[in-house]
Amino acid sequence: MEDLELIGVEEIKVSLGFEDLPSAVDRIKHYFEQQNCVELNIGVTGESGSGKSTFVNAFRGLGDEEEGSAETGVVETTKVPTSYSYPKYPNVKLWDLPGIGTPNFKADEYLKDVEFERYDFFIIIASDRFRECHANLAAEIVKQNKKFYFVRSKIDASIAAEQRKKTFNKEQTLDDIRKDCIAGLENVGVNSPAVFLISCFDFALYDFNCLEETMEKELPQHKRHVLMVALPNITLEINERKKKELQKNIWRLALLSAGVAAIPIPLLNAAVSISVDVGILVSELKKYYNAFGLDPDSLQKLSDRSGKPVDELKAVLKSPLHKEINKDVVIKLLTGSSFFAVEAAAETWLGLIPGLGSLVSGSLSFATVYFILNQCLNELAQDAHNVLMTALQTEV
Ligand SMILES: Nc1nc2c(ncn2[C@@H]2O[C@H](COP(=O)(O)OP(=O)(O)OP(=O)(O)O)[C@@H](O)[C@H]2O)c(=O)[nH]1
Ligand SMILES: [Mg+2]
Repeated sequence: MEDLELIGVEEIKVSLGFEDLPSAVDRIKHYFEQQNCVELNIGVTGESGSGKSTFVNAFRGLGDEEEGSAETGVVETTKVPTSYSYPKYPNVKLWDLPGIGTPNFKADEYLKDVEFERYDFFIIIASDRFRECHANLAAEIVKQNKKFYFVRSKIDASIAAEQRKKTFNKEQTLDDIRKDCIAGLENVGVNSPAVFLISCFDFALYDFNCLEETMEKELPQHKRHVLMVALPNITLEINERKKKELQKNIWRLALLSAGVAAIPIPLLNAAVSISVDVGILVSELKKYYNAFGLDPDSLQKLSDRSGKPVDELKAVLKSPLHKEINKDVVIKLLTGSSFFAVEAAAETWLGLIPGLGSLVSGSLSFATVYFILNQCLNELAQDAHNVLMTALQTEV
């Protein structure tokens, strides 16, 4: 319990410092309502055949031939903007846009045609040399006050081609490609352009993590949260960042649960009860479970991609939450939490934020929910980490 990080202390101090508890709880309710309806639209553009559709599929954790995936291929396939949302998060959409660079390509007309206002940002994909159409499009996007990330795709193929040379040096090749793209963008006046080298066939290689991290940092808080929750749990770095993002909401949920009168639950070996909104915990734990891709459907997809049998992936799952997440399970978790540990935590919280004493169901209830959510988040994140390690065939 001593090593429990108290994330959110400053935010609670601020929220209870300038308003009373009911208003703070109302504000949190409003915050979650807003978070649930945030939309994120990502426009994926680039020359025909550069790998736009392949990128869209991989970013949704799908193979190219799975149901609901974007069509990919060696002949031109995408002619109108087509949106692909995340099945569990319909508000987060990737837009597979038509190819650029046709002989009479005009960046301004293209952006109008694809209704550029709709997108939060663009990803420009180039699979070969930096070309004029990339420069024109990048400059036009900046002119329209939109953001873009420049992706040089098919790096696996570029490396394989260069490897045939006697003088091959992987780092040098990557550096040359990067410099070529940066110089091209700087030439049309883009300041410090962000360029990412990736292979859509394996996101764990090259700059994919860096691309995802940059997008996340540059998005406003609400949008960042939905991206982090929706994104398939494809790399160990994403797993860690998902955990950090989900952790940020725990104090809000604990305050929300303790700020309303709810079901009294007796604590183990103690003559006290806490009062908790069990429904809040159930839905949050389900959110963790899905965000980490621990549901049978996501595990099956990971198994398909990695070639590891799904039973081997399931064998490393330790959290009891894998069987089911419902009210009974949550009540069992709550009643089973050690009173002494939770009481100590409640005192720590009260020492830091005396205002918590005025909670309807007391600081003990707050501390219990905070403790349980953190514990479950850590357990599920660890399970997801082990699943990924198994898929990558590394020792857990
Ligand atoms: N080696 C390699 N091939 C890739 C990669 N990404 C895509 N491809 C291949 O490139 C070809 C074209 O990919 P698509 O995703 O269909 O390209 P697109 O940009 O959507 O093409 P259009 O819809 O016609 O504009 C396919 O055969 C893909 O398998 C990659 O990262 N590495
Ligand atoms: Mg396509």
